[in-house]
Amino acid sequence: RIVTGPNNERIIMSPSGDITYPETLIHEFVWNNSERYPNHIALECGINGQKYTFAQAKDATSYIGRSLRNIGLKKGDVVALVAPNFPDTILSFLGILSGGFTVTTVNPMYTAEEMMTQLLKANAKAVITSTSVASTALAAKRACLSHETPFIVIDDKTGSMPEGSIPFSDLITRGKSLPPVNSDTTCDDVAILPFSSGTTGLPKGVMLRHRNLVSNIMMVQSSVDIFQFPTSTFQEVVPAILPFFHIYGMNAVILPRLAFGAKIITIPKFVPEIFTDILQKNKVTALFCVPPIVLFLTASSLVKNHHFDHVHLIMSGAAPLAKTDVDRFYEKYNVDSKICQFRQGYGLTESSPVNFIELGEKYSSIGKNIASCQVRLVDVTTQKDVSTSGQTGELWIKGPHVMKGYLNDEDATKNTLTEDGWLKTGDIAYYDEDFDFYITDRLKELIKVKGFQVPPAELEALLRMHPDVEEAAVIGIPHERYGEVPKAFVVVKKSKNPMENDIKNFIKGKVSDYKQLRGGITFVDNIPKNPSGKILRSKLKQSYKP
Ligand code: 4UV
Repeated sequence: RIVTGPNNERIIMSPSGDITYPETLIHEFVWNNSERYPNHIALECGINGQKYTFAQAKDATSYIGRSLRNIGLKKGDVVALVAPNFPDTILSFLGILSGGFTVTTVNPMYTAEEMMTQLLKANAKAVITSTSVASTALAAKRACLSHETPFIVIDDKTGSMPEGSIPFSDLITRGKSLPPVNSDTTCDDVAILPFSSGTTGLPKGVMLRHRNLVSNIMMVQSSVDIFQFPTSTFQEVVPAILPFFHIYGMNAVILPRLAFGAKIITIPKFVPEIFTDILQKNKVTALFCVPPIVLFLTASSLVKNHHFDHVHLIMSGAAPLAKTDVDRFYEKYNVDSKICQFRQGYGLTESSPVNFIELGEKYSSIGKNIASCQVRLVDVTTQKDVSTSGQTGELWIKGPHVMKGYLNDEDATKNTLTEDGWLKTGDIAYYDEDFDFYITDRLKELIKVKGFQVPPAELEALLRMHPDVEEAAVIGIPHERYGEVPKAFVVVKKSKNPMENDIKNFIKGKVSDYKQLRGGITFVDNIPKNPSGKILRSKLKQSYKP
């Protein structure tokens, strides 16, 4: 399992070996097998029932690409996709790629200011959104992009189509009569630009190539027996509750599941009654969760035993899963843990995303590295690889799934990717005697609220804009339901005396709901810093007593 590298690195290889993967673009890979089941449902809206078969979805993807070319976009242009989970959101994504463009997925819960930052950083040349969030997306577009920038709107049956926008459905109907796109895109071209703050600072565009996305799906497929092609009597049914804009929902759930013939039931927003109604009405076979949803499954009286009758897999990821929650699940429901299996995955945007999946019953572990995922654990102070089980170090990752780098940010890229291709995750881990890994801490600044990224630097910059604030530092503190929530430490200007609520309200309209300072604000005399001015967050964390 352990190979010594050219510089004496201790490289932990995957027990699943190495993979080969096809030289296929991700949007083609998704439909590769669809001719075997063209009339099965691929996408169904959990709210309004809109459906596409595999054949319809595949054709629509191609028509959307043609139409986007036809409205003047050029190869390599970036298109921003700002929409909750709907069938048309996924078709838009695949259509953008089939036109030879790059897609940046934007959190539809964002405020106009947050959207604007991403549109600008990604240099978006068009926006695709849906009626429920169109007014916010339009405000963002108007504030930073030219008047002519195409603004395309999916009719999600909630809200109206802003004047001057292009109806998404036109892309499909008009594209039919347009010539196919010959995009000469290669697997080394950047397919997507999801945003992540990485180990420090503000969100950055993560450049993921077609190769990264396809290889990661195959790495999971070769390591874990969790994909099942449809047969005459079986089709995987997956409610897509995790948002598509985030890499977990995108390349660990929706795209791979479609590639293996599943029916995806899209859910735009987590509403307990809607979610359980979908469990009630469909023979759901696999559930992909973040820990707060696992908690919901164990705690809500809306969830019934028979909802799990056909479920063979419950996956949790994006934040630490508590073993007690899994134990509670099996105590509450009369299901066989060998048939309805809990799995924990560990991934990050920068690695397309999956690196580890737990396959046994060590529920607090992230398990073993998947095929072709090489791992090192590097001692944070000595920068030497740790030598035994039980010792902690920073988790480093290498493989075909690792990003090209951060868009227009050489410094951040250099600090995250070594010259020989190791991705420094910013997570602290150790492994046990079986080479099962455990995440113990986060070295990086990132806060994870319900599995979503909250970069402290973003909140600190906003806090410093408050007229009474001299300095500010933000950390994550534990929260029973959300995992973590942001908490601020603030130094106020001399003779100023703002109230906690003044500052909270100042932040309120500027960032999305999940980034709000739910951990409160503590006023302090100074912020601990190292000699070069870097905030000593670990000191603040130690000083915080729940
Ligand atoms: O960049 P990101 O927002 O990415 C994610 C991806 C989560 C995935 C992906 C595929 C899976 O199969 C799956 O189960 C989960 O969240 O945030 C990356 C950071 O989130 C923390 C860790 O700090 C990463 O660097 N994180 C992700 N998964 C876990 C986790 C986990 N299982 N346990 C603890 N922390």
